Amino acid sequence: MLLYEHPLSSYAQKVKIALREKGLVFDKETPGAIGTGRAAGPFAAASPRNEVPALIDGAARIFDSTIILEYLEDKYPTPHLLPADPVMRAEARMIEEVCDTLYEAINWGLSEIRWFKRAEGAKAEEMKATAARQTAEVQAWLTGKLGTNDFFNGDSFGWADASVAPYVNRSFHYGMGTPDGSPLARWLGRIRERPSVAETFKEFEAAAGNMGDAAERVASGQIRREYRDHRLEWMMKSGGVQIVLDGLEKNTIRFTWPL
Ligand SMILES: N[C@@H](CCC(=O)N[C@@H](CS)C(=O)NCC(=O)O)C(=O)O
Repeated sequence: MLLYEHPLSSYAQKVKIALREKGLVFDKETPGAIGTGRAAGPFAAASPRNEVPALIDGAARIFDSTIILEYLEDKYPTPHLLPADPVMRAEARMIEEVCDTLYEAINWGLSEIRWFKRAEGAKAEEMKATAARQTAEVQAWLTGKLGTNDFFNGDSFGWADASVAPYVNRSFHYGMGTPDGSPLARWLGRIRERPSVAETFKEFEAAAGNMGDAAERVASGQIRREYRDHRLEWMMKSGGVQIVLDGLEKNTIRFTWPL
């Protein structure tokens, strides 16, 4: 199996945790053209929006982290990552949906500011404060979902935990975690003990430490950031309308296929 991925991508992290939980051996590759929207070859053929993750398994070519998780669960059912109970299965999928769309967009917005320097000074502070308030709201929602359980999946680690892990971990990395001893902080401590999660987070930390030249890569035209779906909405609703307009004028942002 080959996984096209990027260690900073929360979607790719979710898939790597699932693959590792299932004990599946896989090669991983970060496509050279990631971030340009101009990929070619097998990666582009596997992923029409040139997004990671994409999984190659024999003749199968699968894009989208949720679809990859569904595929892994169908093809390699042991150990199961989805709970058995239909209501709990729906819960796991709803938690994943909120994380992949709403939570991800906030984290992405923060990376546009912190790493890609889309806003600086007072504007950056204002947008970070908005992101902090939104993050706290999503974390409160997740805390309610966790309730008194050890795991989002119920009694044991599973699909919902793999889906929450990259997002909450990234908030803590950005200094927007919940307090020590809070249910979410204790859950994060619990899942970090799992080899699947520990290895995936280690890869994230290593890549995050290499983002020093991110703003230059955008300014020089080496990469053009993909402003899509919930991410674009986050920018528009969180004080970044001018960032979008400037990005279009300078050609440092792009939309997705089909154009
Ligand atoms: N819905 C997709 C979203 C994947 C996605 O947005 N991936 C980003 C990285 S986090 C990407 O590859 N973007 C392409 C680019 O920036 O060029 C999934 O769940 O896999």
